[in-house]
Amino acid sequence: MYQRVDGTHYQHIWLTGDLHGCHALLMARLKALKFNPGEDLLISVGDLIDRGPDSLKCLELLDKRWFLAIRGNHEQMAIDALDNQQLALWAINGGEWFERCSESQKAETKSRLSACRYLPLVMEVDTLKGIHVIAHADYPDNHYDWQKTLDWHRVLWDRQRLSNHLAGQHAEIDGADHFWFGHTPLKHRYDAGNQHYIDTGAVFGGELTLVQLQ
Ligand SMILES: [Mn+2]
Repeated sequence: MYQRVDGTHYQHIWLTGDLHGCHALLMARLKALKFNPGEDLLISVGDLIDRGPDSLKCLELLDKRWFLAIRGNHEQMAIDALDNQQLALWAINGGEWFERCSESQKAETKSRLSACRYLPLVMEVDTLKGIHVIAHADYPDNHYDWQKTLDWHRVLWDRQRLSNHLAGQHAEIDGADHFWFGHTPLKHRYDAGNQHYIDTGAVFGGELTLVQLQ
């Protein structure tokens, strides 16, 4: 469930908000940022797929040595839908693109989504300037520990902590320097202490937020 990244292996490390199939937009942003695939790393906060123009191309990023991702609730929904042969719930939540795929694209999608079972739910990135923890929706605990058992459903789905923040009720998480989340589309990125929410709704016409961790 956890993956640890040693930042010293990379020159620059970037984190991207929810992609939801916005592959061309990501590529344009990386070009503008002078991202160097030979030396830099890009990490996704999850939700590579659904709703947007090119989910399969976003899944194909997982083959790149310069790209890492944690699992989002959309990857989990797709995995569950294919496991249970029940595509309807996934389809109404942005997964309808799968039905429009050709047979060969469906086969490729299935095998790539199957590989998403091995994506971590929590990623720790150790840099010289601090420890970053990335999870899709929440780290549902007030203290971070490597390999701590969590309510994994809440890691993928829970919006309570963000709702509390927006209502002025701020709860700290200690045990790492920064915590990064996606999942809830916001007009602008939201920061509360060491907690950062970076889904700015690229697939709905908002910005694609990229953050430099190193
Ligand atoms: Mn999500």
